[in-house]
Amino acid sequence: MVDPNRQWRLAERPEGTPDRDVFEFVETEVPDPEPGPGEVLVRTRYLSVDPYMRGRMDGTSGYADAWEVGDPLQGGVVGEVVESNGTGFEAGDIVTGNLRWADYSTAAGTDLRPVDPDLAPVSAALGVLGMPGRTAYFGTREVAQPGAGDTFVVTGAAGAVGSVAGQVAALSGARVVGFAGSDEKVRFVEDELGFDACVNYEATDDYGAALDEAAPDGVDAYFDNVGGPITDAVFTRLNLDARVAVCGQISMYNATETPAGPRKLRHLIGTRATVEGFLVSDFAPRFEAATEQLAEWVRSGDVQYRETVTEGLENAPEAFLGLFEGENIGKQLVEVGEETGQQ
Ligand code: NAP
Ligand code: FER
Repeated sequence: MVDPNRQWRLAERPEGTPDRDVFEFVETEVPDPEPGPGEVLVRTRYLSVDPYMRGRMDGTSGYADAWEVGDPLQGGVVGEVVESNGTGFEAGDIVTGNLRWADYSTAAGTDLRPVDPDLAPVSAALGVLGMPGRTAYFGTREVAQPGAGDTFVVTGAAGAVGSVAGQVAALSGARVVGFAGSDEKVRFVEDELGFDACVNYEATDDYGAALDEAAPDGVDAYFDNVGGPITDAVFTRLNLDARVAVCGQISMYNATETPAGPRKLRHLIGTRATVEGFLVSDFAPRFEAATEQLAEWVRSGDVQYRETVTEGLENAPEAFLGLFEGENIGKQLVEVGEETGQQ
């Protein structure tokens, strides 16, 4: 008997905010293709939807290669090895890698990393113990560099990266202030993550006044996930030698032209502030050490995390589109297949 393999492809390039028409759901048969020598057949348990994928839909990010129309969509996956053709993996092993938005993927064993199911629930390999957690870890410690007593501000504070960045900054002794888009998120950030303050930016137009209240001593380190007018307000409140880590600019990923907002670079002169973009992949040689540290903090309770899990591969487009509506708290995942317990 052959199993069906449902998978998502890029149907068209989006213009502005993407909708459901960008996605095409097709069905092939497993295995697709048969794993050759050195390859593994993986059954998807969870897949990750991420803001950077918007840039892959039309090549606008400047760092992630564009998908072609008709290409299978791909991203971070945690899955279970079904069949291994001469690799170090065995059936039942849990692995992670960049695989298809599909029930099953075929991949080279060398493109997969093992996931230790005893470390944390396996889905964490796509969030706090995966790419977003490492982005938060390196962007905070290596780029924003909050020190004891500094004020650290992070946007997208309730999201996958921002929620971890704020906690990593707090572990360095900084006072931590977040920006997030709802009262529910503010409660999560303040009460569960332990940030010193969080602004619901949807409840005010005056981000500067909100900052003056939440960060009365100004801003020493800024971890920017969002850009736009919140970032403008932060720039006017930077302190001497402040560091700005430009991680993401999600407020502009669907823009068709760059808005000519207020120009705030003059605030970098007197403050001698540093603004630095970074990619998590810049730190690839140190990924293992970062993951181990994050796992230790998760075990000790110093880092709390949450996941928003959408059920079913058929709902992956909605999960992705929801990122731009702020529908997720913590890491947004799609649960594709259940644990079989065949290990
Ligand atoms: P996320 O924060 O879990 O999800 C996206 C969040 O962005 C939403 O929940 C929403 O929260 C917020 N948002 C959406 N549209 C917005 C807008 N117009 N204005 C303000 N906020 C908006 O996503 P993530 O995976 O952690 O990624 C966060 C950022 O990090 C993204 O910009 C991403 O591109 C970037 N990133 C960079 C790297 C790197 O290597 N540089 C790696 C990973 C991620 P609210 O409800 O609060 O609006
Ligand atoms: C990577 C570098 C950057 C990567 C993801 C990103 C999946 C994400 C960037 C963004 O979200 O803006 O190697 O691997």
